[in-house]
Amino acid sequence: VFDKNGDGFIDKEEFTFCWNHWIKVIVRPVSAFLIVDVQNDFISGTLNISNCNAQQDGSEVVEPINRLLDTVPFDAVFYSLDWHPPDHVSFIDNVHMRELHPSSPVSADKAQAYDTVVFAGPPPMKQRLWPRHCVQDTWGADLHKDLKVVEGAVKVYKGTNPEVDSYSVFWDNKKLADTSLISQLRLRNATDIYICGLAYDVCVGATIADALAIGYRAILIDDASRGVDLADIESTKSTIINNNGVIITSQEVAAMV
Ligand code: VGL
Ligand code: ZN
Repeated sequence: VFDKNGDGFIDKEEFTFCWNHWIKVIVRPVSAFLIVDVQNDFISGTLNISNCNAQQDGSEVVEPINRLLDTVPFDAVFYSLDWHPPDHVSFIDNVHMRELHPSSPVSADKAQAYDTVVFAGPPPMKQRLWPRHCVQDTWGADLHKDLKVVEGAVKVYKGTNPEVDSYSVFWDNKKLADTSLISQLRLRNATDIYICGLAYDVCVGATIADALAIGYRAILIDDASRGVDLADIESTKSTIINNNGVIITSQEVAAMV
């Protein structure tokens, strides 16, 4: 594998390639810890996930996350925040602001929170509707009060464009714009991304899918994540495994150091 030109020798250029692409990422991994959307609205506010089908308590992620922050020397720490303007396309009470496409399974008058509609576009855009949540500069958008915010950490804001939702912390759902996450990771030469938070089957799932597609080693911390829908959490896990991601517990992460 390392003898790229097949002459039987590893020359300097081949060694450099081998070092940069194979050896360095193994012997000198650079870790990033990404804490996704641990915000009031998902825990005890308008989009309290404990009212959703999985009935999970979002506050339970705080303790394992704080413990990891105290014990694991991550090279970088990121906090993402769902950060919507008041006229955001995902809010059920804004559904009348925009035209729906004829193919929409539900009309604007009948639509309820958690339904999926199709906006007219162009191009037509599928959108799941949520209760109004994480409005910029409101209590609901604040990080949970007990979540430890470490010095030097970077906050990444997403869902700021009123016309498009953003589940992944990398890109909005239409890939129109990126957040600063990818450039921040590149700046630090990150190789491994540890991901956890809320919601397992929505923003956490979309973020780890993008991380794996980019080529990062991505690790989901299962007990530091909570979700909306049990079946969706299970399919999120299969997708991660099928794409060579890793799912481990916070204890297993702590045991690595
Ligand atoms: C999220 C629903 C709507 C999340 C954000 O952070 O998982 N879920 N907006
Ligand atoms: Zn949102």
